[in-house]
Amino acid sequence: MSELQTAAEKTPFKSDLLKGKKGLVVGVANKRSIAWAVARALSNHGAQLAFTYQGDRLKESVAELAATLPGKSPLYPCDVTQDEEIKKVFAGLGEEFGSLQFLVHAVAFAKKEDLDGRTVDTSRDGFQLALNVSSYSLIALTKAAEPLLEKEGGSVAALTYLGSEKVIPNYNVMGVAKAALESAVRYLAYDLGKKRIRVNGVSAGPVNTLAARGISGFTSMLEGHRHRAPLGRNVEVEEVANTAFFLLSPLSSGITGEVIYCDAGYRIMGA
Ligand code: NAD
Ligand code: IMJ
Repeated sequence: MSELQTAAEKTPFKSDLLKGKKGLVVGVANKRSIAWAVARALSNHGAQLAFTYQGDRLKESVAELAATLPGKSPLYPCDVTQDEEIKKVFAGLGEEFGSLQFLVHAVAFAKKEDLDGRTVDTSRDGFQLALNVSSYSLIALTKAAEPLLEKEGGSVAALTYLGSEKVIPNYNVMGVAKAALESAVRYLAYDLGKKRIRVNGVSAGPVNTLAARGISGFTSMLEGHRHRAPLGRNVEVEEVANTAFFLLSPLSSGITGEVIYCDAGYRIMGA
């Protein structure tokens, strides 16, 4: 990697592009979360942000991170499988923000036992859980956000992974869930385009987060990814965040229903 590239990644790009704009970020667990990198990028461009946290276990961690951003960041508990909690988030946001210009979806979950072995062994229960948390939640959150997003127009970005379209060993039911998520991106984009709401996906290359660390062989996978990728390296979480920033900003005003790959070029390779 050139020195120039390193400097660009370490020195945050700041602007007033999102000044006066408000957004909700769903999926921060800790400082390594992709959602937190997205939040930092959005904040660097002047956005005001609200966050949800999955449960009391994560409240402190999210509150501590949110407190490092300029301005006030409202926080709401939200297990995305609970309609009542989703409803309360947007009731609160209606009061606090009045309108919303973007929504970040960075949530995924499958049972550990379903991220190992054969996809053919996935239980009905495991399938339902994975698709409920990782796919349906985009539809539920986008619907709840619609009244606030349509006021001034808005943009929704969902994090996804190559396992949706290619077989990645052990990704299993999560691959099925990401395929549903990416399809939902297209259908939601169709539904909401007339309301000036865009919906897109960011497909990230592997990043060392909580959701990736537990995976057996993740470190050797990172190594393999680096060797195959045209850029000869893995992606930095800041690069993924900048792709989300682009999709959430007016710079991408003509783009909806797309999935953009931020993966150091890995996906284009055939051998
Ligand atoms: P992470 O563990 O930091 O984030 C996952 C988040 O999902 C956590 O904040 C967790 O609280 C939340 N979550 C899980 N179940 C939930 C529920 N029922 N209700 C509310 N929230 C729930 O890991 P991450 O890698 O930052 O993952 C964020 C997104 O990025 C996910 O959609 C993941 O699939 C995607 N992604 C990750 C990678 C990677 O290599 N890390 C690559 C591509 C895409
Ligand atoms: C996850 C599983 C298997 C292979 C994987 C991953 N590869 C990558 C990931 C190659 C990059 C990370 N990823 C893209 C995810 O979407 C992870 C989702 C996830 C992770 C866990 C771990 C802990 C747990 N349940 C999970 N559910 C979803 O119990």
